[in-house]
Amino acid sequence: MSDVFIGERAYFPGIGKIPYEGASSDNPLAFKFYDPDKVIAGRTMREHLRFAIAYWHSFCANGADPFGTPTMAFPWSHHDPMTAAVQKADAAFEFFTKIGADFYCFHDTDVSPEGASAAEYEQNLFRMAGELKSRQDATGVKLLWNTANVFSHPRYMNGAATNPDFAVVSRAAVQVKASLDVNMMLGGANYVFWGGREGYMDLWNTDMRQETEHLAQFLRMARDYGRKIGFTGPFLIEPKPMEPTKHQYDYDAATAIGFIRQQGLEKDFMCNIESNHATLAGHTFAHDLQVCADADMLGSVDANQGDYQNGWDTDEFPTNVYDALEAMMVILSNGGLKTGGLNFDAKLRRNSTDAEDLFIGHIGGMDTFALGLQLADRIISEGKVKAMKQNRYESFSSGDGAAFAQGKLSMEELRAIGMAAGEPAATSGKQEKIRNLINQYLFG
Ligand code: XLS
Ligand code: NI
Ligand code: NI
Repeated sequence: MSDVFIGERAYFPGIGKIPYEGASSDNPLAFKFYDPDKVIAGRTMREHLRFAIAYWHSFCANGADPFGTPTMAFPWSHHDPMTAAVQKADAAFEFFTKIGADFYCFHDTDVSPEGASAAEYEQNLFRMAGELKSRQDATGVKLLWNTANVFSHPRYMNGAATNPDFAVVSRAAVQVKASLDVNMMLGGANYVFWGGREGYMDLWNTDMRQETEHLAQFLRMARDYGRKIGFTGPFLIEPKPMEPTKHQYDYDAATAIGFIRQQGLEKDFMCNIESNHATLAGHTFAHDLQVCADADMLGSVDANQGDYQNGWDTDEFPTNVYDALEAMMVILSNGGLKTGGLNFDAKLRRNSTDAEDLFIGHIGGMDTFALGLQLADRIISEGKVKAMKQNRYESFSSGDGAAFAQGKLSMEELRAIGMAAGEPAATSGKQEKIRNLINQYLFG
């Protein structure tokens, strides 16, 4: 990656490339734990972590919330929408290179104005894709994934692919086809579907079966088109249980995987797991990652964190090292991120209004996952935790237990073994012991 790329002017003046200074540094604009070129288990930290910046939060979210107007004035805004989009791209690539992220992610409408018609939409998007391509080439920053925003515009208020009106379904195809074309132009590593309005508010007016069949049909068509134009990466479904709809069809990882398999899409589709979505579904982040890993469908990760007192998607920058450690344990044990990455689907708080805050938020997130990576690597390579886990399943490694696991016993035989063995001895799960050991790794 070349050094800092700056267009006509700097949008983050006074901030240079963020250096690694180590844990004793008190410079808020330096990494304390993320040392990009440090090698861990045969790979550099940057290769393991594959950090990506989310265009929508970092360069579009202006602090507005349901109770207040924007708090952030972007220096790249402009009264002409295309000029604003080009300036925003300059600001984005300036940020990517200064923070040292190798990847970025975007929705079509983050990077390009929608225009007054579908034709104008396409024209704007393809022009902006050219602008992004030249900035990718100049900096070496790559596209982790892109997606189509088929949830914000009022036309999608009843859904996109699951809309009861075919006119809206076909209008969504305008955006999804163009977004697949753009993915090819930019060499995207993955393509994402997040079903923001693919769900329902009220079963009284909803035919759930028909809507989910339409969703599968739409995904098959997108898959076929993507493959036809030469896209070879995975298509990713990003589960979320609710918000904005009351009940979203891709509720959690297990639901999305069940749907993918039921519809015969398992050769092409995997999941993009977002921490805050997993916790909204009543799971831990690590749980949803593990569900995907076990199904061989762990595609990519939206790295953020929620607020345990709030029942919505607060999309905060990750600072919880324990959660990051649990996540990195699953990711490393699954062979790493492959085509995926850690995308900071996280936004500044409404009252974080200094230009440096965007850097500080990302520095914290990157340091948090760097800590998680280093700790997970130590825990895995020392093998103690794995041995404790495996020990619990010891009875299946030989004799009747092994015969059961291999499907060699009938129900009658299993019963006979149970009858003969008497009351099983109590075996402690050693949950406290294992958790205490984790604390020793964290703070010892
Ligand atoms: C919203 C989602 C969204 C997806 C991309 O909750 O996280 O940002 O990641 O559409
Ligand atoms: Ni997300
Ligand atoms: Ni989210």
